Amino acid sequence: MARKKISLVGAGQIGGTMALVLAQKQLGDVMMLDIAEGMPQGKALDIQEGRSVIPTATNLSGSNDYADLAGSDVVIVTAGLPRKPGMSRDDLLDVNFGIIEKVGLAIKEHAPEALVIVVTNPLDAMVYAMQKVTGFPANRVVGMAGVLDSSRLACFIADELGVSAEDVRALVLGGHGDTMVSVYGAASVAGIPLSQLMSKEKFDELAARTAKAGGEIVALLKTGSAFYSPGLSAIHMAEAYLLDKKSVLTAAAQLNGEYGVEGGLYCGVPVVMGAGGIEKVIEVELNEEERKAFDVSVDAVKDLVSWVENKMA
Ligand code: A3D
Repeated sequence: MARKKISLVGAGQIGGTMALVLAQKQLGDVMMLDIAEGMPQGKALDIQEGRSVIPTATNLSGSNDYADLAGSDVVIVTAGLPRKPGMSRDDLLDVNFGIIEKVGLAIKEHAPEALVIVVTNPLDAMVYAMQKVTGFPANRVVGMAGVLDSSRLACFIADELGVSAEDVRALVLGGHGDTMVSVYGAASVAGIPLSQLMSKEKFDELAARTAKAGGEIVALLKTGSAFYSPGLSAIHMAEAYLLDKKSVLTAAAQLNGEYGVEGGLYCGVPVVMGAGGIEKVIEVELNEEERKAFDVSVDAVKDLVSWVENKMA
């Protein structure tokens, strides 16, 4: 069986992180693509030269030519601008939409069979645009945000309780913005419902921090946004696909009636991810408070998507 090919469009902070993680995991060969001349080639060569130390048999290459997407099994897109302090994700809409349009057309032409994972912000609108531009079936175009948001919440819960983050499960739904919804009833520690270990008030505090967690890192870094945990989260999704793991994870998926959302909007929901891409959307029961918050979050996504629709009309 030939090796899988994983292409990273955007070889910046997240792209570089993903390349290293992919080399360590040996999920397939890696092609890094960026408009910055020499940069993806340089990063690929740098990791390539460390392969004997890792050790890994992964081959890495860099390119500035979209034609090198040919033969990709997975394309992960981080091309675009990240936030600066004081910016919201939505401030990136105009400039990043232009980039996603260009990249989407290139993927359509050169990698028509690939699974596409979009990371570029504002996430829910960018993955929606990617599906429209490529025309790929929706199960093969997915957005990364929920894995990260849920992992951030799990981190805060673990730190608060003084337990290992690997034992914490958390679920964050909705759009990838300030309106994201953390679900108290879905959180657990080693199978123990979180409600037995933490009050709702404390959970709400951690949920509020989660909704602002990206901004917290932007403010600390001063240039650019989070990239290690976003890179790890995108690879978690690629791995579920490449190894047909049937992983249950939260992804920005196209909704056609699920959660009462119509019109092919993309929004963060739990899904089963395997060789068929998004194989199933799982509908979790939400209480009234969560349901209302989810609807508000969907409305925020709708606003961004109608901007995209107008631009594409
Ligand atoms: P950065 O380090 O700037 O890398 C982006 C790269 O994209 C740069 O190297 C650019 O040269 C490159 N690029 C720009 N246009 C093109 C193009 N047309 N084709 C190929 N490459 C191009 O940013 P980053 O890696 O830190 O972040 C990338 C994106 O991810 C930004 O939009 C962030 O806002 C977003 N992001 C999303 C999350 C989510 O959870 C959804 C988290 C963190 C960052």
